[in-house]
This record gives sequence, structure tokens and C-alpha cells, in this order.
Amino acid sequence: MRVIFDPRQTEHAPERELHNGAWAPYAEVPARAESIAALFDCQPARDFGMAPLEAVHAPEYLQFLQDAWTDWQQTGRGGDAIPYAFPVRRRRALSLERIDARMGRHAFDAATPIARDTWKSAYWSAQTALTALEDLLTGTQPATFALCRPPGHHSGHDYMGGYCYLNSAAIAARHALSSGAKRVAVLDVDYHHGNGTQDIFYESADVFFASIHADPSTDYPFYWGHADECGAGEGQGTTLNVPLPRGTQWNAYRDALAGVVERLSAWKPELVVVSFGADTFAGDPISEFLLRTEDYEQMAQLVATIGVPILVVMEGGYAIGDLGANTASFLAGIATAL
Ligand code: OKS
Ligand code: ZN
Repeated sequence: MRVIFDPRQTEHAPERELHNGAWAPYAEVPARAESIAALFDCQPARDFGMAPLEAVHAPEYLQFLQDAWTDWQQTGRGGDAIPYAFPVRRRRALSLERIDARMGRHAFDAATPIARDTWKSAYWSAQTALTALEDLLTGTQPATFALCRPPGHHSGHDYMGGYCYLNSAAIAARHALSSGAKRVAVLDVDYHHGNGTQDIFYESADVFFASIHADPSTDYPFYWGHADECGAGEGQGTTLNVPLPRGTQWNAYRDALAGVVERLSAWKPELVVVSFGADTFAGDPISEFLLRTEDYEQMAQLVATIGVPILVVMEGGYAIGDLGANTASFLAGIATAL
């Protein structure tokens, strides 16, 4: 399978994050992507410029991502920029200049620091997805893999969160529409709900967002991904959430996925973007599902029964010693089934 990986994605390297109330080393490290890239003959990203990013994200937010680290340094502080105050319900949508206010306005958690090279890596992460999409649309292969890092599925129209800054899967999905596709499905199989992707397409009839994830009553991101979230307006019915309990093993996961695949097949997408996270793995340090390496191949084979071209976009997965094998297992399943 054609694999796109741009080395500029590894320059983003925040030092630490707030984890369960204490400082911990940042889990979303460059070695994650490097451990996967080492297994494949990877091609670098091509530059599609800002327009596909602007088709998903607010101009003010894109500018903020480019400014934030410098603005933070200019306050005389060292270290990564981290928000701590957020404009929650009943706050006015004020456009304040202060860096701390801008941080909070464009974030929904304190787990997503901005480091010196965050913008550069996020930009090339989005370009990696766009390159893999173009290779899928113009090439002869039925699937391509965008080895994106940082991940994207928690990032919405004007916000970051959950280690995500630009929503690469959403950027690719929307670019597919502007390239002529009429119906694009995004299937999110990361352990965590892809709240950013859901928000971006919540009122869109031409993108079906489906996600299987840990029950947000117990797991991050808590405020999205509940089963009653089904889309709104023109997008009513084109959002599908299947939360599963902690401790879920392959048999129960497979049954849930079979139902989701049936719904997506009936909707007849022209293209499926898979937000793939390997944090459903039994050995993942921050997650509580119990999938095994060999399960990912079966997962992929089930997804491939939808029978349309597939763009696989990398999201989470933190068991670095197994991450390459788990991802390779998934890609092998896609490749043999299509
Ligand atoms: C708090 C960490 C919060 C973000 C976890 C979710 C990252 C992820 N210490 N999303 O798919 O893998
Ligand atoms: Zn995740």
C-alpha cells in the first residue's frame, strides 16, 4: 500500500501534559510515527497550500496556531503554551488579544500544548492526508495510508484538543468533496470519540461520520460521542455514534463494527476515510479496550467490505512497541480485502 509520511511531522515535540492532575511526559511523541514509518517505504507529502485547511478551519484559528508559540514566548515565559481559562456557556465570544485568552478560546482541554514547531508539524500532517487522498483519487490503488502526526480527530472548526491541532481526516474528506465526490464517509475507529470531525460535519448531508469508541460517560472527550448524537439540520441521520464499555474485546467490537459497516454501506459513499487509532489495543497505556494485534487485520477486512476506495488516516495509539505491528496488521487487512 502507498504510505505517505512527511518527516517534518516529527518536529512538534511538547515537553509534558497534565495527566490525571499531575505533570507527565507528553504521550504523543515523535517516536510513535517513526516506529510505524520504519516498517514502510514512505513518500513525503506534497504541498496543497492553505486553501484545503481554510475549507475546514476558521481563518482566525489558523492564524492563532501560527502565532501562539511566539506570543507565549513574548510574555517572557519559557516552555510550551498551555491554556487554562476557557469561554464556556454564557461567556461572550469576545476576540481578546491576550495569549492566555486566545489559548482558551481555541482549546477545549489543557492537554494540547503548543510547542515551537507545532504549526509546522500540524501543517504537514494535513498535507500528508491531502497527498494520500490525491494518490488515492488519481492512482490505481484501492487504498492509501496517510501516516499523520500530530493526529487530528479532536480538532474542530476553531479549536484544538486531545493532541490535535488540524483535523487532517476532515480536511481530506472536504477536499474529496471539492474534487468531485458527492458522498464521503468518515469511519473513526480510534479508542476516543472523534469530536472534532463530528462537529465539523454535524449539519452536513454529504459526509457521514460514524464512530466506535469508549463510552464518553467514562472516557475522554466526555462531552461528545453519546449514542443520541445523530446529526442536525441537513445532517440529521448522517452521524452515528456507537459507544462501547471499557474492557471491550474483539468479539463485541466486531459486532458493533458490523452494524456500523452495514449502515455505511447502505448510505453508499464513494469513498471512506478511516480515522485509524491503535489505542484500542490491549496494551495501550492510556486506553481500556482489549484488542489484539491480529484483530486489526479482521477489523480492516470488515471495513473493506464497504467496497469503495479507502483513505486510512493515522490518529492515536501509544503502545509504541506494538504500534507498528498493529498498524501493519490493519493495513494488511485492507490490502488483502480490496
Ligand atoms: C490527558 C490526555 C487527553 C487526550 C487523550 C486522547 C488522545 C487520543 N492526559 N485521541 O484519539 O488518543
Ligand atoms: Zn485516541
